[in-house]
Amino acid sequence: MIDARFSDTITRHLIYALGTDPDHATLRDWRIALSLAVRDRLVDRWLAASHAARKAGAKRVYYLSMEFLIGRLLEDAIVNLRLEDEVRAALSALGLSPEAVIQDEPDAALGNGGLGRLAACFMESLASLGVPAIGYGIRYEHGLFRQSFVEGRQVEEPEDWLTQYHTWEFKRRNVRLRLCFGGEVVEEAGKAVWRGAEAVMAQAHDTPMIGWQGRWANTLRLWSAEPLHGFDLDRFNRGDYAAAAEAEALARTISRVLYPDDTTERGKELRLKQEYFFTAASLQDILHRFEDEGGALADLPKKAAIQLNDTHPAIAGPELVRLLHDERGMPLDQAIETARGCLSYTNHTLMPEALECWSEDLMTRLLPRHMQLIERIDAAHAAENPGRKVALTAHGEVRMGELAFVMAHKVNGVSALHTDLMKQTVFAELHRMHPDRIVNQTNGVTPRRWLFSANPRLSRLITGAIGEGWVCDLDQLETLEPSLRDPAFLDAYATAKRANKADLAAWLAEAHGITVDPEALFDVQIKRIHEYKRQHLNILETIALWREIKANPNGPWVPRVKIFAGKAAPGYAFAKEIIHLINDVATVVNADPETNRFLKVMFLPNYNVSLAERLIPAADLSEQISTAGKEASGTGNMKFALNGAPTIGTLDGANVEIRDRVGEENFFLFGMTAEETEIRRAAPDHARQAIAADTRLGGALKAVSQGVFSPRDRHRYRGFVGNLTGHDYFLVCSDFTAYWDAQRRVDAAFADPGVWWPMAARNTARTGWFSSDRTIRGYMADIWGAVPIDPA
Ligand code: T68
Repeated sequence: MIDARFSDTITRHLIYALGTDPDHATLRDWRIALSLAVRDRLVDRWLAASHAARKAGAKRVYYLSMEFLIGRLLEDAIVNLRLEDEVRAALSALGLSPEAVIQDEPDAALGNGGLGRLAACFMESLASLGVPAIGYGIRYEHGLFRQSFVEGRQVEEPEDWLTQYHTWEFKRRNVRLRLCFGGEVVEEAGKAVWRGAEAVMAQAHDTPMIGWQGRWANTLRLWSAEPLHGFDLDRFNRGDYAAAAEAEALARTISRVLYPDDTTERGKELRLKQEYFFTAASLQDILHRFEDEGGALADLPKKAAIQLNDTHPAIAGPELVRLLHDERGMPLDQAIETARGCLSYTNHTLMPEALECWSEDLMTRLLPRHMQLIERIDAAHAAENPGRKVALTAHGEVRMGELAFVMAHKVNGVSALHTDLMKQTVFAELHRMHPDRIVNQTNGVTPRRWLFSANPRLSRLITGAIGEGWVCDLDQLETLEPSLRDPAFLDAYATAKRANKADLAAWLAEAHGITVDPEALFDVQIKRIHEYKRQHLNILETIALWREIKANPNGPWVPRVKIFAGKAAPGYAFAKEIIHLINDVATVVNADPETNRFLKVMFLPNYNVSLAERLIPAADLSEQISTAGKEASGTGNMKFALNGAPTIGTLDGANVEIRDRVGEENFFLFGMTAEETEIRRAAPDHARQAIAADTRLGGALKAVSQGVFSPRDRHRYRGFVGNLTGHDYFLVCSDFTAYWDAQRRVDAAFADPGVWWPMAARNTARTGWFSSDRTIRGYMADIWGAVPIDPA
């Protein structure tokens, strides 16, 4: 039912909450007023859900994650509360554009990439399924940096989402927990007592996470660090103004900024402090809730499933043991068992440089009691598994993966291939000791955000064909199968995709001054920039294609737009060079009148969740071209397939499962398998051989090294090309020819609409399994032992 007065409610918020006169209100003021009006609609449901969970004595899921890449919240809330029509009508009555208002909201960028976005999809699915859950993380003052380009080079600027009124969070002034660092462990009455030297307060901020149709809502609780005591008046009165504010600044540093590295381990003290800070605060909070609701401590595993998102919260093992044993007197062995009964751990990478290790010295200095407990846990584990010692510490370092594994009752990988490789490689020995511990939970994405809301045209078409049930039961997309043989449906499918592409083309022209032909093939690679993800393979193929077109400008070329976006870690020089090269290539290629009709290249700045929502529905081709064995799963690959962009990809991560489901004829496979890459890498001079065997690759590399794309700095890419020819760990050269050939198969398919659109539509119809609802059900059944509760 449309509430005609919703516009009045918005206006009231504008006047009475913001103190703003409607005649002078900015777009931002209206957006905030609208957010408050929408928020009013969800708070009751949120409180009711939390009441129902308490009343039912339900087991809760606690998702501990350093990152939650939630993006914009207003549109999510509007869609999940089904307020689309009401909001549209109200905004129109106020003379505002709904799109403009929604797009005014800054992204909450509290994450680097896939790992953080997965956490956000999981929160949405948990709420949509009605599973009582709390996400715990850090309320970073500065999320992931803003990226811009200066002469093609990445420049980072701080992100400051909190400078605007953040309407979605509620600061819980009554939830402030004290945490310690450093100090020493003393013995008192035969018991170990940790006397910390430094203390900070963890302040809770709650954001409601509303599920589909508003039937259930959970909480995302983010901690900010605050000083124990506000401000040192004594020092201030003595005129020492800087010192008076020092304690405050020090404490606040902990939640100041998100570490922008997604794949390298930083080993920095502040990072360890962040990890302990949010983990310890969350565990205290969990125990308080449990104790509040009554129950014997040994029953904690019946009430709390605590999921560790990667090793970042792995200190939860020893911390929970400390809380149970040191602080509540549970015998050590029982404390370890109880903690293990609650904890489970998700691994997201096998790359050695990303596996966290902390020096024992640093650990001992910052968390002396935890270091002792880690040794006790290690000893107990060794005693239970005689002759098969896996050390939690090695070479003066604590290995967080092993610690998380040993303290978890279940450990999961994020795709079938990744889970197999986990068993064979990093956790081989532990897997032999605990053969039932590792399980697979292939990632998923929330269909509400990534199809229903991001792609309204396709959604309407699907709903028209099979009803709206698919939104909360994505397997129903399978029932589109008969429509795939219906020319009218396929026409409508193509029309929807074409309209999305036209929208994107218009936006590219307006926002970035680039004109592209909306009928061209939109070939999209958007993700963090990393050598293993091989954006350089894509740009080398682009260069080779450009050269071929120039050599034969009247050939039957299929027009393409190559779209890239993604951030490089600020300290990752090679990744930044890849960005620079792509931008340089774009400058030369886009200005070439000979090839202009057929090829455009662009690197869009500041990739984030909102940009992904804009690009994915308009994409024709999904680039998932990592070196096999390196991408744990990928989730972008699922979003593209659902939105009808077939994949060009390797047998890596969840690509394998996507291909199994869409069918090999609807997936452009190329490249070596994980096994083959190992063999190839061992071959001496593999890159040079590959270059010698493919003149297109040789020509492209030569053009780069001769400065064709950097005419004013001809040697700019000498090092880059040297790395590829001499080293090429990620086998860009060795996979080039297969990639080129796969791209030509793409051209041929795209050139025939009778081939292409059925293929695109089959991707949509056959990827319902990649809903994060399915993933969450898997975690519930295999790991958490939690069940949804019916709020009624
Ligand atoms: C990603 N990992 C995987 N890590 O690379 C991707 N790392 O294959 C997978 O789909 C996704 O996780 C979800 O499972 C990451 O995104 C990080 O962002 C990260 C952040 C800090 C430290 C290490």
